[in-house]
Amino acid sequence: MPRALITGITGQDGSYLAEHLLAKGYDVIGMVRRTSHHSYERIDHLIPRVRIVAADLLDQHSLTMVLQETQPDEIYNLAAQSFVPTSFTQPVLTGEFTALGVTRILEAVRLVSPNARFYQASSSEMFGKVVETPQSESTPFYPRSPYGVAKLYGHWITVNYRESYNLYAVSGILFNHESPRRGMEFVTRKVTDAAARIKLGLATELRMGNLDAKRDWGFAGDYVDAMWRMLQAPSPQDYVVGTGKTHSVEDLVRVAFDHVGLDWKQYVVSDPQFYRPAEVDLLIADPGRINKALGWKPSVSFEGLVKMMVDADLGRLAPK
Ligand code: NAP
Ligand code: F7E
Repeated sequence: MPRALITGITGQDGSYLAEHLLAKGYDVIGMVRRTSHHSYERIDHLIPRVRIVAADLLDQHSLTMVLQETQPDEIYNLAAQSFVPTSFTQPVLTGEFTALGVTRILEAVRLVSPNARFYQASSSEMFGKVVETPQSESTPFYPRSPYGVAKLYGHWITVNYRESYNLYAVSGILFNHESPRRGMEFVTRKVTDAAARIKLGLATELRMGNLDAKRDWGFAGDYVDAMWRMLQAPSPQDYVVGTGKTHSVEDLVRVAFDHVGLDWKQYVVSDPQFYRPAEVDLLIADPGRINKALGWKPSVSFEGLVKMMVDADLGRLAPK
């Protein structure tokens, strides 16, 4: 039975990846950081099928000990401070988690598990102010936030450890992926939750930032399969993962409100607090490499994704 360690198992992707690997017969170990309360809402249904171990991206020794004790065949480094606006207000902490945290875990891999396969969660935010459209593995990077800069460090240190120490270490450059388990502050979930609340009479307005930004949005369940495929390839390579289609935030709002039979213009209010100091205007993936080399393609359309999320929020919020 292959054994996988997932950092960030309590996050959106960690929960889907754990399900995916359990279904494939893996022994799944999830790394969590110590908090004063349990935040297992996304993985409660997987306990006790996954083993939970405690460590922190800020603490080198804890990472080394986790690898020593668990001896995984595959390591998926999904843990990070992943919210772009927080990276502007907490840039140093974001760098510690999202950038240096990758070096800490790679150092542990190099010393303890040099034969394990390592996946790094890189991001389309590294393309930022894009210099080419669509964006592929050869597109130059131009990050636009402390988060994007930190992810770029994590990306290059992964390349560097692969080249310096011959580790099987790869980066998936994933475009935005969403689900009913997406954190509430990200734009898709904020919008689908608000559409459901307004429909049910639980809210009266939705305060938003830039409606013109465009993203390549896919379903998180499809993207964790791409992660797994990358670690099964005969040789380590980095891949862009996205749908190849782009939509504006306004499109997102329209599809969500249409789905509950409401006119979005009557409820959406512009609020300066949700605009960013620097914006990423347009992202659209060229997923040609992963499609050809690993046979990966997305299974959920943009409209299907938004409707899935609105329906899940309606189901959660409706009086029982
Ligand atoms: P998420 O829901 O924000 O989950 C982040 C995870 O990291 C949580 O489990 C969190 O634990 C953990 N974490 C944060 N700081 C930590 C620390 N110091 N030590 C240990 N664990 C820590 O993120 P996601 O959407 O699942 O994304 C997974 C990864 O992919 C992230 O690295 C993200 O930056 C990257 N990514 C995401 C997307 C996307 O569209 N979702 C696209 C490209 C790349 P707590 O539960 O304790 O907070
Ligand atoms: O914003 C605009 C906002 O916060 C998307 C993370 O998973 O994907 C995610 O980063 C867009 C931006 O995601 C609001 O200005 C308008 O243009 O959902 P988001 P993100 O910043 O693209 C990448 C790939 C990651 O790696 C990250 O970890 O929506 N927007 N109004 C808004 N965004 C938010 N959050 N809230 C608003 O009210």
